[in-house]
Amino acid sequence: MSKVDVLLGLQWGDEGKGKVVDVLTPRYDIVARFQGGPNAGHTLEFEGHHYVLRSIPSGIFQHNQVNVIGNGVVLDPVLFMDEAKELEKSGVDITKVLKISKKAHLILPTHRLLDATYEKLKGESKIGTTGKGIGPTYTDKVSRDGLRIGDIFDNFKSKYEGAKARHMKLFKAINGEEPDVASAEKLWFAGIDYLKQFDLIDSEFYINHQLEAGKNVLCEGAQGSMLDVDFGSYPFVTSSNTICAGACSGLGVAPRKIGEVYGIFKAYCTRVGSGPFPTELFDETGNKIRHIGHEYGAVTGRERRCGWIDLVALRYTIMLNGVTQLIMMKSDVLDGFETVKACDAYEIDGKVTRDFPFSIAKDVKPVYTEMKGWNADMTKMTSASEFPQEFNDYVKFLEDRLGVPITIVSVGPDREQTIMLD
Ligand code: 2SA
Ligand code: MG
Repeated sequence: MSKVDVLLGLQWGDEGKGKVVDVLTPRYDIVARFQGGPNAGHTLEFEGHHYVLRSIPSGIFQHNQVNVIGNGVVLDPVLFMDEAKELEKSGVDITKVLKISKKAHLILPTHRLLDATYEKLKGESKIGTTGKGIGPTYTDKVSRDGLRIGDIFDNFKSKYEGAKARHMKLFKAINGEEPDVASAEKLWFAGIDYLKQFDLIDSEFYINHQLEAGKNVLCEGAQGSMLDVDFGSYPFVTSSNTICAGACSGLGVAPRKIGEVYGIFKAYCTRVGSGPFPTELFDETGNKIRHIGHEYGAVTGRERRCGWIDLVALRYTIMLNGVTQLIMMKSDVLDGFETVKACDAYEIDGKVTRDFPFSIAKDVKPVYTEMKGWNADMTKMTSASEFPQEFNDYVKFLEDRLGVPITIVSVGPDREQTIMLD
């Protein structure tokens, strides 16, 4: 029996998971998503093309591989249809290589509107969501009001009307009126019809049977561990478990069937939306990282907040996930810096801590270690033997402070710009 490997982002999302999955997938037979939905935007670049995947696993461009959307995912049929049709255009035989869990929950048109309404209600303290209806859909799941993909074959219209009526009562209470969803609804049902041609399965059985047959499965996380609903910077988090445990509940894989856990992080740190971010830079250095790193959201186009790497947060998420290998992305973005900094501790109320505290909401002062930058163009490098000494020192420092080896370093967006260390 084989085990599943899990690949996750260790920061606030956008670590470059899409690229890594795409590089690692040749080793796997199956790639599965286990949480999140179209709030994810996994960017892949190869052969001069640029793709953004939202709900579909990043293994989709490999041939002969099966991709699975697990029960822990929330799916918007309209965005899914757009995404799938785009892939069809680029030659992917999508209905052959994708299977979808019947237990995945559906994002309704009214969920998206509720997302916007709740954000408005929060005013100044809004989460800064992606506006894709993620929170309201997971809320309905947990409050046992959700619609699942497996429901579309049985009395679906009336189930839909029930959910919609319930949402309309909320709009009425909050806004004093009901929104007009007629045209959104029409598109949505077209999306539902489109879904019917896919292999809609009990993915927990599928995955477990494949493991018994010795197949290799990679679980692809979305967002990042610092956005986990339990352990992230609550309430500024997403509504799913983005940590490794989410792969168990989001696919029906038992904990003892977890194998390697790949933790992806950037050589620096970013965050989109609201919420605390101790190492955020508000100066020229922050702007420079954003500019060189093209740090703008793949889904919403929002400017990402940028800062130095946060080892306190990374140690925390490495622990939560049981990370066995680290993968460092976007190392080349720091190419042109005289010095680079890493936050190894926080100072809170005059006390220094290396452990992640209950709250980082206010008065967290990062304690930095400053190192000499490498001032070299890493984007052309093809092997670790070419790395400048200063870069090796940075890697060594991180490994030492994080306690887990860095096995892959990315030096640019292309598949080719990926260097294995040993
Ligand atoms: P939501 O829409 O309810 O999930 O938003 C809640 C908070 O979670 C943040 N969020 C994200 N932050 C960074 N990246 C996200 N997706 C990536 C992308 C894809 C990825 O956009 O490129 O790396 O998986 C993402 N999704 C949600 C959001 O900003 C709110 O702070
Ligand atoms: Mg992204």
